Amino acid sequence: MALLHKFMLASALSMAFGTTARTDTVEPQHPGGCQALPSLLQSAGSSLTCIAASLINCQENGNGQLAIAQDLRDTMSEVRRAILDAERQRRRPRHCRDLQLDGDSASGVRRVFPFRDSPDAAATVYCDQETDGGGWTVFQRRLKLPVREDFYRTWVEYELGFGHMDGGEFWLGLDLVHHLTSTGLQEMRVDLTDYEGNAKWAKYGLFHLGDASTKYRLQVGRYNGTAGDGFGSGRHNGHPFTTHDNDNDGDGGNCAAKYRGAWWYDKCHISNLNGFPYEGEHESYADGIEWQPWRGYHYSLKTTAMMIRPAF
Ligand SMILES: [Ca+2]
Repeated sequence: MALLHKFMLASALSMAFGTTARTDTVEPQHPGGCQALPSLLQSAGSSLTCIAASLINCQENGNGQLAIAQDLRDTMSEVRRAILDAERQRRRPRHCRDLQLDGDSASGVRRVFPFRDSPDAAATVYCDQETDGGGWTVFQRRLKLPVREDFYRTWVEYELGFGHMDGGEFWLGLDLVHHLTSTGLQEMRVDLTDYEGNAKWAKYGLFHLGDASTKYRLQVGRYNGTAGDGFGSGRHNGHPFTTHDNDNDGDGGNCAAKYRGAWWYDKCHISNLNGFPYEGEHESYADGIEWQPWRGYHYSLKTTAMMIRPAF
């Protein structure tokens, strides 16, 4: 609205005095000059105070046109600055959904600018522009590769992220996910496959991670999907993150150490997607890549992906 107003004001002044932003001395093309100014300013949406100030300038400066030309120059500079700012912001996608809306429809590794307080700071993410309409920023992926990524990692590693985004297994990092989920209300999708060729998914209409001071506390809810609710029954919602070297769970021991993972454990879990990569059935209890509502506590899944995008 402010930008539109500036355009209208510049246009009104230009009509009144036949000036441009670069004119230092001007010849009036409309004999009305100052007399025509109030109605033109009013039609441009200017306030009465603004109109009065313009008239005073007009009268105090003799024919008033030098002052009006200066005003016009300032206005045009402001408009130009606003346009440049808007263009610069437009070129700075906050996440994969922004990239998609800007016409980048291919999946892959991209640069985004998700930090509210540091708009020039970039982060590298993997975008999924194919699944379920695309626009997803992927923050976790497990794959059955010949060499598996180690997910039994420390707090600092989970905070900063690890692995290989371009075709490998990875964890994006709690700090970055916190910032991404702070750009607006996010939804989260989990995609899972087993070793028998089955695929299931779970989607949550609400997903947010708190900052480091909350130990990246999880807010998750509004489940929908085919895999069952692996965050449900209050088992993970509202809980901080725990690694084997930073115990924030509700258990007497350390759930990350017990179940060879890192998660928003309660005491302890109904999902453990950062667990040890057994291949399918395993005898040990709940320490694999588990999604209990689908395959229980003795089955480690083949692939997983966790990703977020704006809910609206
Ligand atoms: Ca504990």
